[in-house]
Amino acid sequence: MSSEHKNAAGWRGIIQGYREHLAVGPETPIVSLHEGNTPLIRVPNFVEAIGGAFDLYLKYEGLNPTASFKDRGMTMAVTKAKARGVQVIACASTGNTSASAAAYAARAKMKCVVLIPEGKIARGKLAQALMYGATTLQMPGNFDDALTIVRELCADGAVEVVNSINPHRIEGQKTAAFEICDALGDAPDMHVLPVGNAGNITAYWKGYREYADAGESDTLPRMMGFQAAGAAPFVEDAFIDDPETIASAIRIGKPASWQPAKAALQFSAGAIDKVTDEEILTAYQMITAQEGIFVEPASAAALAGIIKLQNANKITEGSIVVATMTGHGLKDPDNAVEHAKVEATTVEPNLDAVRAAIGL
Ligand code: AN7
Repeated sequence: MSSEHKNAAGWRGIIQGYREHLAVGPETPIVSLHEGNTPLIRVPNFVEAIGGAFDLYLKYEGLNPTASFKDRGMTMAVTKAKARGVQVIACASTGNTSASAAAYAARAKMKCVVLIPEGKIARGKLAQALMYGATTLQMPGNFDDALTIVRELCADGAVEVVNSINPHRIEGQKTAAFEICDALGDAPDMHVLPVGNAGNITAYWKGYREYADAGESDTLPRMMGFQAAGAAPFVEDAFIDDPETIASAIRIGKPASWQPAKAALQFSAGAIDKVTDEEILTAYQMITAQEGIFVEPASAAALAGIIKLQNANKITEGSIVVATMTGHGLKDPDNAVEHAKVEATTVEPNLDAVRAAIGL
């Protein structure tokens, strides 16, 4: 079965790829952009640079159709909404959910309404929502305020909420854990993720558990989540009114998946810790320059977490660690240009000037 899943040429998305693990029938009208089947890339340069003695693999979810992991959950949520005859979907978003919802709604010929915190979502994500044609409403405040309104808007069921409080989102996202087990032959020892609403950490844990129950894998990983220090309600063990971080994707103070995430941590002997914006930016620069893998700042929070664990000697020698790179670096060009270690140099348009500039 797994060789069939790895065949990129024939890959038709996570529902077709893992339909026996998802609640879809032969008649279900599947809405897909061929999401999933993302690469799992070993990153030895990064591990060496941080003085580690373990194997680290990145699940590069930035290579999904709208360039984030949200597409796995969105194909399920929109498919289920379509099957139910829903015509309008809605979400609150720090950017990636709105980009994904807008794309899948376009594909499904549905209307999509997105509520975003004004001026607080990365430019690429705003461009996506607009280009895919979503009704894009920006408001003062933060993600949590927007989600409160979306919950009310969707309460009577006429408009379908596609935030991760929609259980189909979690179902779709769990397939990333299946792909990792298929690629490695078993679950890793530890899985590290950035945490905002905690939907994804919940989904991975569900996926690892279900794959083990189905006999497709033998072990379960420790789940480790990392929040930005200015938006770390799990670490504080209390909701936060004014979350703040450069990693705008995880600028969330009232996580929607509070209880299930706590259960995942408890059962996997895992934990959620925090990393500062400075640590996030360091990891952001390192992974791009040292491995050629460009991720957005929120994804770099997972790598900053790995550096923190390594510095505290908390990663067992020889162990296998997977970290999810949740979104592509191109999502957030403003942060990239501002924080790149290299600046563009302007030169005269002739060979001598170029030779001089590169020291030849
Ligand atoms: C790149 O788009 O919440 O812990 O509204 O975009 O499952 O919330 C995005 C979250 C990590 C956190 N990395 O995942 C949204 C939104 C990236 C993200 C997260 C998000 P969860």
